[in-house]
Amino acid sequence: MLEEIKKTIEDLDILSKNKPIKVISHFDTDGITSAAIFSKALRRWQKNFSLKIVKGLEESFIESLPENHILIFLDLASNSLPYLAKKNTEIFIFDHHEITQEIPKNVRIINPMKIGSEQICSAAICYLFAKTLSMQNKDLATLAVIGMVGDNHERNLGKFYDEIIKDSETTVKRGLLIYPSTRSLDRSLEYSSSPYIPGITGSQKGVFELLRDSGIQRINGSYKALYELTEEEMSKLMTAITMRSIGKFDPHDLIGNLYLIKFFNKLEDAREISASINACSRMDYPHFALGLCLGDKNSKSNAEKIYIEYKQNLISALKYVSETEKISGKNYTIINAKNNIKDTIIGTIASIISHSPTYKKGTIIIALAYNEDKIKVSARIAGREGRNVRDVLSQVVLPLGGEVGGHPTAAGCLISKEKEELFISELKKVLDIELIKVTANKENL
Ligand SMILES: [Mn+2]
Repeated sequence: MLEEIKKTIEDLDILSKNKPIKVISHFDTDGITSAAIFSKALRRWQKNFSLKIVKGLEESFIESLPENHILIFLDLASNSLPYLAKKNTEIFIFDHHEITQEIPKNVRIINPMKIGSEQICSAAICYLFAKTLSMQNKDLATLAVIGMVGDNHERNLGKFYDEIIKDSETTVKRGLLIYPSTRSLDRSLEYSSSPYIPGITGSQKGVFELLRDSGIQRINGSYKALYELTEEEMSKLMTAITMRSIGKFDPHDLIGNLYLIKFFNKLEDAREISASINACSRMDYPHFALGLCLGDKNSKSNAEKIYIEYKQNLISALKYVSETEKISGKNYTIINAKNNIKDTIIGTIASIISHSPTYKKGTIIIALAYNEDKIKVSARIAGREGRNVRDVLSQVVLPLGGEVGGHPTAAGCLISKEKEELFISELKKVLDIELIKVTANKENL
């Protein structure tokens, strides 16, 4: 991959003498950190460029892009190749998503999937590009660590990630995956929504009991941060959580590496920074997320406010879900939140509860929230295994008029508000029938 990056730098240098560059990046944490690394590297290289952050790539958007620019896509476009082939300009893609189409002549792709190299996120690819360009760019390694955590790549570290962690002087520590690990432990536990721990998340009483059972004391009125715990304290805390998880969830999911980074000259948890970038984008402020990554103080204070608002939204939504009446069948739960949960976070809420031990493996979670005259529907499967929820939704939605997007384990759609009752009753029918089918199949075996 490094050879390909070197060649790309040479070509880009020549091409950009006559043409400005337009960079287009994805709005999630990996995309935003990619954009930050790339734009800083281009600025130091003294290249003329502009940048745009997008939620996704639609054909009409690609059509609208100028052909008198070199186009560079970060963290997307690996599966938009037929549209890119129509553009009369040079295109570069730095991405890690699967390539399923033929690569057109005007497109160069730097993608570890293409060469079967170590799977790394886009921010890491952009960092390798930046570092190859100049060793001065080594200071951007921290952003690549944030991108890595944002894309949940932190469990399988290969040699590229090892190099990035070393360059960024990140401290890696084994422990409980609650973040931020750099703030007072009681607060981190109480506000932990990912992972969501029943009886602890949102419950001050539960938190104090857990800490008491773990033998962790207040010092001068406040608790230590998670990263400050001694090995013994960390292991006692993990045991106390394991005791509470018996028969409910796998505590191994809660144990892993903590990544402590230097950010704005302070020790921070990479997961926390990643989550705040994600929150800004989801609340429609990707420019503050980018500014935060570029070291802008004003963006940082705005991002902090947005992140707090986002977390408050999540916590009150989770509280609402736990208290509200749900429509439950043998293998499914339907939560109709109406106006009580924002449509922009209903998918996140469905994901969080699908990972919570409240629902047994294979339970289908379907959550609805109003979005003006429409309803946003999000479907998830608890425990990441079970039936194809995209198919379930499609069976109900296609006859009613609508399109379902997503994957077999996480899907969503928009329906019109007038069809609320009809949608729910049809959905129940499909879910109940599916259950009979599954049972019948098992008996046949
Ligand atoms: Mn990515």
